[in-house]
Amino acid sequence: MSAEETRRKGLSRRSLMTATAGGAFLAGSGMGSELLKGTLVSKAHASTPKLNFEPGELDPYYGFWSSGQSGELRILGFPSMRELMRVPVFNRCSATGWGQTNESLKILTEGLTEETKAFLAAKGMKTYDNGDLHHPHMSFTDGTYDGRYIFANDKANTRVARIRCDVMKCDRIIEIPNAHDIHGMRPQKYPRTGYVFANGEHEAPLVNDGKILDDPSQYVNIFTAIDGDEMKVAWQVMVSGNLDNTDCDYQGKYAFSSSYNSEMGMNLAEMTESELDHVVVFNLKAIEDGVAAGDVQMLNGVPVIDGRKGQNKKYTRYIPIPNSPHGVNAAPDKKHIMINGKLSPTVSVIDVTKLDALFDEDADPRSCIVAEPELGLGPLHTAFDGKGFAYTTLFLDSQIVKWDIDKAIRAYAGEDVDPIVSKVDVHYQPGHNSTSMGETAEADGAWLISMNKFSKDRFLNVGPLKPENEQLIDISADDMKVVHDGPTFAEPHDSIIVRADIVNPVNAWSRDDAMFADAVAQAKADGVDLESDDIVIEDGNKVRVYMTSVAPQFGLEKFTVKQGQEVTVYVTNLDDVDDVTHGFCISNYGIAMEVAPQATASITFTADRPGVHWFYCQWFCHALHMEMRGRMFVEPRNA
Ligand code: RUQ
Ligand code: CUA
Repeated sequence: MSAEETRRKGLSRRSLMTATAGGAFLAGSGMGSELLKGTLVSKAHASTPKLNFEPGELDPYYGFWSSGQSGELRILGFPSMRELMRVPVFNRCSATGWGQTNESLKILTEGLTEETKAFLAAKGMKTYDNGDLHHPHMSFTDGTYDGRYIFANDKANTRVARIRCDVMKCDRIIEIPNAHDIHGMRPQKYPRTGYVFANGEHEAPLVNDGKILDDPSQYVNIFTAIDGDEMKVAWQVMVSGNLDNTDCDYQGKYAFSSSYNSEMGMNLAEMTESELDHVVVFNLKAIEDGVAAGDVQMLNGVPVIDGRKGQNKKYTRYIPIPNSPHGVNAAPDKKHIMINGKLSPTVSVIDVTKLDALFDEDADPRSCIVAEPELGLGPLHTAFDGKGFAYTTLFLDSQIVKWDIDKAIRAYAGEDVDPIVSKVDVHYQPGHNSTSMGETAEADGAWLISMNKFSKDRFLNVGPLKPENEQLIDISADDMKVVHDGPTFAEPHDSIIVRADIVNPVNAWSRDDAMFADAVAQAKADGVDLESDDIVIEDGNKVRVYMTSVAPQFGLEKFTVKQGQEVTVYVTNLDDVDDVTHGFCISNYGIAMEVAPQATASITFTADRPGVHWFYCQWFCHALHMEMRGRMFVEPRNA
């Protein structure tokens, strides 16, 4: 048996070799010593990544996980798959007060359009209560993650959020005007982020005021470039067909969006009618020039370029792709973009060096396709190892297929080679997959995570609603090996796996952080020093309560307000010891928030229940945490 065959058969493999005992066993046998000396060993095993982590041992990667319809971002230690943190974004959070505190409400409301604010106000709401966070992606500098921000989309309510990686809190949320239901979203890779590209998935009349229903010719879709530094829409492009997923090149020249509904169908039969849909290529420089030259219409304060089929061909090109394509993934070779065929068993490979000819010479749009390997049923997303291999999820086959990009290109050119390296079963129906650093130029080929939509029988039954199943796959050898099953609640849709040295969060807030700048300004106006004063300030019908907290005590043991007054409580956590977070909860008032070390947090409510109400610290901080409490006394209105 040749070395190659041995590898393919999986004869040696991790199963025998990962454990020290296994290695010792093999070393004692003839075959083992042969294997250990040979190149086979180094290729198959020397790089086998470490899976088991002792208590207290840190992971080599951060995993940033979406949560789909739960609306939050989750942080995992990877590959141990230990969930470390949940960062509320589009959801409400009982623990942190996200959606209650003034600081979070500002973020949740200030980026909404005036129309949405009015719509919500009529329902007595300040912001949406739900979100559908599909795609978390880190900001880039020069083709790799830079540890500044995570951006994430909200498909449910057409928003894009930014999470600061220094404090791991969301700091901006904007609603995208003109577009409907942001799905695909990716940050610009080069020279930096820069832009965040966002696809409006669902078509709608451009002016959606209730006059048009059954005239799809007046429906459009909107592609948006957001300025990721300012969190403002830079420009939009009106396109033909819907927009599903997006990615961009490593040159900073082009962005790509798949469309499963080039038909502009309004029902399933119409949407799937054509065998060919397309990917739209956006020429960033031409669009910027067009915006600068005023070749736009201004809609809700945003410059919108017409990039529909048959319009000015400077801005967009439509490349025919079979069939209702889904995922768009740029390879770390900085040259190839994979368009995953979904209803077609193929992945279409675009060579970005052939795109200039599409725009400059009006070349055949399909001339940029350099491979279209047939991989299996239901290809949805592709990930990379940085060694020339691609890993595609096959939703219908419940498999991951590993394939050789170069061989796929040669096969497309007519050579008799099979690009498929191996397949592995996953359980069940994978959607996204991610490799360690795989969406950057620093893809390291250590790990693959397969994010499976169904777990069925893999775990103890918890009733009709089942968890999803995320499977960790060792990709350090030719044959992929599933090494861990990870159940997760709705619905980690997508993830990124980031080397730990890139992410450097702080342990305490800086006292001049922008997050609580409003509280600092109000205190200053009231002549209050947040770091030493514990004081109640009455201002007409408004009361501002300023309180410090040092474990295990609040600065005020009691304060008095009058029924009907609007009360704002500011709590400043003076502890600067790692991990001494306090909370502030007023029982039977629906009030609770987190106050992390050196932070100020504030919350505003109407004191409409008279009597004694205990406030207490709801974040365990000290042996006398239970005693960390005080009284709010609400005097009845007519007393
Ligand atoms: S899409 S399962 Cu919402 Cu990311 Cu492909
Ligand atoms: Cu402070 Cu618990």
